Amino acid sequence: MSSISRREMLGSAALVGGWMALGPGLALGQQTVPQTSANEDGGPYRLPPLPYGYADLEPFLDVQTMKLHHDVHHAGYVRGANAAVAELEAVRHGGGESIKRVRAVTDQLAFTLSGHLLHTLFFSSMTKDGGGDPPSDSDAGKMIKRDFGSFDAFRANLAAVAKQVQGSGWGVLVYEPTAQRLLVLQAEKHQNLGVWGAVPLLALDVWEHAYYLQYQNRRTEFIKAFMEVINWASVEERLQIALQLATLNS
Ligand code: MN3
Repeated sequence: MSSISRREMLGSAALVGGWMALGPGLALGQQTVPQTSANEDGGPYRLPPLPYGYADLEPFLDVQTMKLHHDVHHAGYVRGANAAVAELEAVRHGGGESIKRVRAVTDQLAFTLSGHLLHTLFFSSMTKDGGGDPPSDSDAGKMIKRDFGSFDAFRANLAAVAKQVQGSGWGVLVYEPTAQRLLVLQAEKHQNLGVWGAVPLLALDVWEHAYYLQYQNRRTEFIKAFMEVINWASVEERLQIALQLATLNS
């Protein structure tokens, strides 16, 4: 099913609403880009290699955009999360007034760690020769039809959410286990991503760094290009894990 066990998945999902279950351990496909040194600081988080080559998403996403996005922006979130974890440790053990900084440092951890996990999801949400519709006999295909009406209606929902994000943010397809349905959420401030317990299945990054080099201010064109590289196999794998989560209804 996946490279992580169900026990690990349920344990970590209980802690962080499913985010960790879908983290770096689930990197899919052939890892053609070498591991970078973003975790030289010894922290718990590492930059997962791209699960494909820098040029594999051409012409929809060009090499320069992919390199900047993965090697600079995603790596920055990883370094930031490791720094925040180290800082939290220092704050906890600092004595005296030190603990007063815990709010600011926890904020920093939420921002950088959510950024790291969403970028991991974003890069594995795409693949060479992706896009189109999910197989109609897959659970992702069946549930998208049931919950959105059609594949076109799903794409229209995701595109509208991503286009309407004010400034930086994300469009995210999630499995919401209480009603056992799929939803598309908008995450403008990703450190505040709501709907606790929702399990992210696919992420569309609409921060300007995701597309500006290639598409400038034409976010709509970038969103259209993203639809051509969606990795439906990855969505299906994440959905299969999500479907096994215990729910409040059961
Ligand atoms: Mn980004």
